[in-house]
Amino acid sequence: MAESYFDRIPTIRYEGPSSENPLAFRYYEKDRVVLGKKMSEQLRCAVCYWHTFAWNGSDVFGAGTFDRPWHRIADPMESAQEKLKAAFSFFEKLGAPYFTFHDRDIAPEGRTLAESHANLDKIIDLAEKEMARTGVKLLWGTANLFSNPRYMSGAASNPDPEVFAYAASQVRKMMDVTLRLKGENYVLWGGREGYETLLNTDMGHEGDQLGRFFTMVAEYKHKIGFKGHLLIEPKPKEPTKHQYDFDSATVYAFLQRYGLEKEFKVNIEANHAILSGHSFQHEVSYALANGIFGSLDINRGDNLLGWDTDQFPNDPLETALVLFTLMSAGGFQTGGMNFDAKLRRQSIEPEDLFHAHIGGMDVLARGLLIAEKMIQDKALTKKLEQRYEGWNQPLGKDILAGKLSLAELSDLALSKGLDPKAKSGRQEMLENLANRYI
Ligand code: XLS
Ligand code: CA
Ligand code: CA
Repeated sequence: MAESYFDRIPTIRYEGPSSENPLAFRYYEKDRVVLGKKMSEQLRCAVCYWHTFAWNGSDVFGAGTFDRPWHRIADPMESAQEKLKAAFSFFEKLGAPYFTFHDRDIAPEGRTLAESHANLDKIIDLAEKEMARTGVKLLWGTANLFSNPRYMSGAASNPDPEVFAYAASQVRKMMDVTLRLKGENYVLWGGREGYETLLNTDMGHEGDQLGRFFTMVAEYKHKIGFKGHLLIEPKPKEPTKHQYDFDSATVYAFLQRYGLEKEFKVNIEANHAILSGHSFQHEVSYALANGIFGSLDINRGDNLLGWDTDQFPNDPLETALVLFTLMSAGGFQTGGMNFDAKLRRQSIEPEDLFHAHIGGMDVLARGLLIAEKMIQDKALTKKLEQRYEGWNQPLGKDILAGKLSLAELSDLALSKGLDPKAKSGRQEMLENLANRYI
């Protein structure tokens, strides 16, 4: 049954910007070389299992709207197998090189923890075969430490250490699975790591618990020889009122406090950046500037809504600016573009999944081509360099090298009679310049 779910959809091919075919790429041309690498290798697109195959279109007000055949199968293991077949046929037809999943997306939870691990092993045997058959790779694995009611008060930050231990077992298992599948990163999103009220929350204690958990994860990574990056995914709120991994800067401060800043990087999600009151480009720039950039969850929010709408990206300028920032810094290492995005609830047909991902991959490809022009043209880069030119002169160099104290600088300013003139920041001119590349 699931094998035929996408039967009516052809394999998606590049047809160029003038194509009238909605089931074709206009910009995503996987082998086209952009900034020294194939487009597919620069973008490293991944389909996420949870929104695309596990979610049935339900929301807090109503039941699922998607008729996915595997959801109709009563036996959970059989359902997981059909879902897996459908997922890989989707990856193949779309031509996405990577996928991502949580333990519970791919295999059902059992009656006991041991049975959950065993269920996962059985489905992973099949996933491994499908990966070998199709060449589709794992960008990252992760554990779901938020859906089951046992996690309602947090996983690692739970007041009950037994919940902490249960979460440790799930993460250990998923790290083993990620290693086995040659996953390139391991992600930790603190779904319920936060609080609803400080009246029942010891924030300092919960911070120490989280620090302990992440330290154990880093130690285990080295123990098993996992070479990928460990990534923490910031999000400021939802589901909790306040999530501890608020944004990249908060995560960085946390990592430094527990001596983990060399062990973890961040997985930045566009929609989460917006929820924390930043632009996506801000979060990417901050992470790059502080050496903690890892990977991207590529989606968008809605300017009028204050929650995590997880829509597919569709803004070429926003995408181009993020790619300009990222590609100027050398691009991805082990990270990639994970479509942590879901269809709108009314997009109920199988082909809607394709339209969403085609649009997402095309807007990234277009953004990459725009970023390439921006980088090769150097106009934006030159303007930025000019603005900081003074720091290449003796005064600027001596200040940064620590050769002058506050008092010495003051003496120098007085003796030279410094009277620096204000210079225009030229924001509007730069915005116009950036728009010219679109
Ligand atoms: C939820 C998060 C989640 C992580 C993976 O808001 O985006 O899906 O990416 O656990
Ligand atoms: Ca995410
Ligand atoms: Ca999200």
